[in-house]
Amino acid sequence: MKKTLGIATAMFFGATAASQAATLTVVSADCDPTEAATGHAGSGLSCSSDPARTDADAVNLGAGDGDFYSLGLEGGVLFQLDTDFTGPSMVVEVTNGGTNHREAAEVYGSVDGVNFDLLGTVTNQNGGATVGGATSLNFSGVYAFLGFLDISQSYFAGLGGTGSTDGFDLDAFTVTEVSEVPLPAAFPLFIAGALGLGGAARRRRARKA
Ligand SMILES: [Ca+2]
Ligand SMILES: [Ca+2]
Ligand SMILES: [Ca+2]
Repeated sequence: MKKTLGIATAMFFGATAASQAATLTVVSADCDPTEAATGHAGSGLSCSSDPARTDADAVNLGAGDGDFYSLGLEGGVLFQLDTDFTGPSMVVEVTNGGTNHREAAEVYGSVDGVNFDLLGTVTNQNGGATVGGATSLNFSGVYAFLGFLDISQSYFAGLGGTGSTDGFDLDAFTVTEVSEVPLPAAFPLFIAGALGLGGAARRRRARKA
């Protein structure tokens, strides 16, 4: 109900939910010492020693900007969006050249930040030089949280090890926002229904009194 009322307010002011850019909040990040985390450098995740790579705020919605967050080997990061979203999604990874920096991550969606659905796996294409390389993910569920879990070591185990020292490097991602703007006809019906309920309650109270 709260969301419906918010949309109604937006409609009165001539705006729509879709026109407002979503914002991203870091919920937890294993290798970012300023965020809630389950581990950090020295805990076995092989987090980067470069401070520029351990700031999860470097991850942005939209196109990659070159600033990125390294997940750490088997490290994870979880974001919350202020809008519901679905696929398709694009995940932008950074690999600064070289052919032996094989990295991969699983991507998870969640409605409540507790239960997760595996949406797919993204890689930097077997270590090719993919600065700003983007991988597309298609999924149909509707979520509010997006999580990334580094699986570089296990994913590339058959290739003689990962070659990565600090895990998947996440620059940016996009999602497809779910429009919550109701059909125009539904809005008057909602208002009429609310007024009708209020009237009934008043009548009940009047009879009791
Ligand atoms: Ca990389
Ligand atoms: Ca890396
Ligand atoms: Ca970025």
